[in-house]
Amino acid sequence: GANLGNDNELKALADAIAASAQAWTAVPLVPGGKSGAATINVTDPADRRRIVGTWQPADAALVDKALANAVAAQPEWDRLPAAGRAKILEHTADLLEANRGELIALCVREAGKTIPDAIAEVREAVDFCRYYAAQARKMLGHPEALPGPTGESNQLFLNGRGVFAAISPWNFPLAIFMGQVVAALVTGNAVIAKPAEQTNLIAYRATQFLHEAGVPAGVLQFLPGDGATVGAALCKDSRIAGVVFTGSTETARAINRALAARDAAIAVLIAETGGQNALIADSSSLPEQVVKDAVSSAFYSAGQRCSCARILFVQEDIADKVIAMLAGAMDELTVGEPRLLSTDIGPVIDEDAKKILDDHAARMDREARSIKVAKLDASASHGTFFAPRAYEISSLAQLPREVFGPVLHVLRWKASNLDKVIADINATGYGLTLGVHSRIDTTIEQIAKGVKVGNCYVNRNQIGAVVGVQPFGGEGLSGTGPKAGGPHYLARFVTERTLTINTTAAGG
Ligand code: TXE
Repeated sequence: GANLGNDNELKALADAIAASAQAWTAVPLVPGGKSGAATINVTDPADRRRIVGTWQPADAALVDKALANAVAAQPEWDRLPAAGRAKILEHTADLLEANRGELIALCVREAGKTIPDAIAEVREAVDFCRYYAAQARKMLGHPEALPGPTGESNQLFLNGRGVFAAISPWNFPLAIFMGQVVAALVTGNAVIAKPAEQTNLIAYRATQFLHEAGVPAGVLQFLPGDGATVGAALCKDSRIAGVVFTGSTETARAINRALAARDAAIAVLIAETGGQNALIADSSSLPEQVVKDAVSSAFYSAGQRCSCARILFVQEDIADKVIAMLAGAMDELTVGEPRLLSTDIGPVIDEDAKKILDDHAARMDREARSIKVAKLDASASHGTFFAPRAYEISSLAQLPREVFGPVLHVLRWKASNLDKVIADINATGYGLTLGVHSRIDTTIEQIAKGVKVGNCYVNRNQIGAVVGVQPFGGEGLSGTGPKAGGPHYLARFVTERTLTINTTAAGG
């Protein structure tokens, strides 16, 4: 939608969301099966008194039925010409755009996203559909003829692997869900989608749009439930050929163990996990710019992006100035009801997330120097809100492995210590995003080449992973690659088969 996000549309969206009392329902979508489990209420993270809808988890019998359906449906789907599957993705993109008002409302109400974040989320989901459709047409259109000796023809065919489990998180409940599912579908796989417990309603609507666009019911099934039960049951089943996962590093490891323990073919695991992302500013950088980018990267989206800056390394000469400006900028943040267009930062996803952040803040209050606690708006009284915070720390050893929320940790460094800063960042074991603010080319180069990360941003905001522009994903504890929204992503979802024919032996 060309107009998506203009002022009039924003106002109309905000009014519609505030006025709507629509309740959504999500149930498992498994042909020939039904769950016996009780339904669960979904409440709004911004106001726990508001019911957004209900969802019903799958039970064990339904997991088995879904796997059987997927195995039966996959071969025919894989035999379709890739262009046919690509067309379905493009049709899905059109449906998402046509229904963006509802999807934006769902992202605000179920996930607590601000309206601009919700708009960006729908846009990214649309981009994934169009991008993977285009990639599939290029890559899968026809077998590739390979060079070989005369008297022989050699061809390379790409096929779906079989049945994929798509296990997605709540922080990009539409975009990541869609990116995983359509990548697996367009390459000829059947998909069983197991979204995060917190955001089933959004994932359910997305699944319905994919079905409406032409994905057969047995080829894409919706199987909501707990990670520890439904997710784990999928990953230990020998009928799963691959898992595409985004979430915590711990869960990726658990999935890896479950897949490896099966007496079955070796499965692929495509995992996007966490980060412990740094932003390095040297004394040649512009403090205003550093603070602006640090604030938007660390605090916006309530710090619930895996790309968010968590640690600001600021060179000593400008540290006092940057810290004072940071505190000032945090006074300007509006943390509250995400339905209001005046809100910058909404709630965190649930009580558990808030508890982890409260505990972290309590520990930092004891062990670090508090720079600022942002204030909560009056509209933030009934939800799971956590006020953004900044602390000055003296060593990375003070931090837990990952802090998934709006907390920025500031560390001073001296010019003579840049190598140590780089080594310390690498020693976290993560490798997702890095921000660099400097006007010295050799420093930029030293940092960008020294820190092992998937996505490095220089003198700009450290967030943003536009599909096809900044393919996203990390290394080490941050994931397996390949990068989502990049030119190599679909290759992990297919098997390669060669066909060699002795052309001199033909009957004619
Ligand atoms: O993740 P979990 P959470 C990371 C980030 C953050 C975390 C937040 O590090 O801490 O995700 O999400 C399912 N077998 N990123 O804590 O628990 C679960 O039901 C199979 C990084 O909720 O890992 C859900 O669907 N599945 C990131 C999904 O796994 C299981 C982007 C994720 O849940 C399971 C977003 C099991 N044993 C979040 N246990 C990036 N790098 O892109 C849980 N699940």
